[in-house]
Amino acid sequence: MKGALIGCGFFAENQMKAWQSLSEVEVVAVCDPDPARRKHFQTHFGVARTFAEAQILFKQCALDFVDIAAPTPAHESLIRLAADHGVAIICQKPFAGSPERAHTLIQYCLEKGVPLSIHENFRWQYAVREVIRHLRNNEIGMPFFGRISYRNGFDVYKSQPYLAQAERFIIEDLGIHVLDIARALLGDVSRLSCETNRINPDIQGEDVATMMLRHDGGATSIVDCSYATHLTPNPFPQTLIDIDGTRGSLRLTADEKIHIHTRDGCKSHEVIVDAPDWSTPPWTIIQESVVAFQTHWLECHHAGVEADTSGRDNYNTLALVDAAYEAAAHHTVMTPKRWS
Ligand code: NAD
Ligand code: 89V
Repeated sequence: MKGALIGCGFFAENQMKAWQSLSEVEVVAVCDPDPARRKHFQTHFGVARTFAEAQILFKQCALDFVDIAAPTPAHESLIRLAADHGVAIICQKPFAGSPERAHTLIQYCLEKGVPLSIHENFRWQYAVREVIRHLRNNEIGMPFFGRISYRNGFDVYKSQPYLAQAERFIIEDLGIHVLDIARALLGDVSRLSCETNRINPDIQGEDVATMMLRHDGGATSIVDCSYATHLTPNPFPQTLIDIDGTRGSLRLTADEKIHIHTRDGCKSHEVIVDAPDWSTPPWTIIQESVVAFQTHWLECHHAGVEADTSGRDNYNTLALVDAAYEAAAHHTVMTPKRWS
């Protein structure tokens, strides 16, 4: 498989290293307007060709897929360009600025016959995959309540300075991940409410969000996220999960354990990842999920089926982000848009 990586920034390094760990893939080209970033990827990863403009990349390279890790505002135009060239697309989150524009993009790719997948990796974290496995094994009965909680005081602005300037911050950047976990665990969402706060005076957007969801099957959940929470040890980037079911309860705790409580007592096991040799703590669980997601994408590509986080699936996650901002702005309960 020959691919190209568009965007050679902070997170793209993880995607590049993950592709290099998958023997059947060769990243034959990278694209980035910053010459220093192009040079870094060429020198550090041995990428044969580098381009400043994606239009030239597509004209000069025969690709099986493109992996878009450019800044969010560039995603939509790059998706269209890849679709115009008939190249399978993976795009980082969020893939579009609104559900309306996401819907148009998905339709565009469908009309071009080009598969669109979204690099949404939190549901691919090892601990989250284990929670999904326990639920699919029906070990606690029918889930009726969930709490998906991401709370820490990590300095995200150091590696991603643009986050401090974002008018829409924690829900769009991080909430999108934990809302996707909520969908993966409890299903799609029929009603959502949300309240936000800005605690850090040095940023533009919200760094705390609390959301309440009603899922189609009747379960309710609390999805909460904060970059203003000081804990020791710092749990970044863990998502802690509580699920209550009709025959038991599941807890994913900060000591990297899953506990299954039933009438027969409590069984616990560790969920410590097998870290990639290139991982850099504290990012390890995210970096491992990048390999897991990209492996999943390859399997789906060969099988000719959509990835779990296809454009159409991720539309419903993106719609929750949109609904959360509307709910917070108007202090009302929203009915999120749904892909149809
Ligand atoms: P970054 O600013 O560090 O890197 C972006 C790179 O893209 C820069 O090198 C920039 O020069 C380049 N670029 C800008 N416009 C471009 C264009 N039109 N074509 C090609 N390259 C272009 O950003 P980042 O933190 O690496 O984030 C990139 C994307 O990854 C964002 O969508 C972000 O939300 C996402 N992200 C995802 C995760 C995750 O999957 N868990 C984590 C961090 C960031
Ligand atoms: O995963 C992400 O999208 C990152 C972070 C975990 C820091 O929010 O931006």
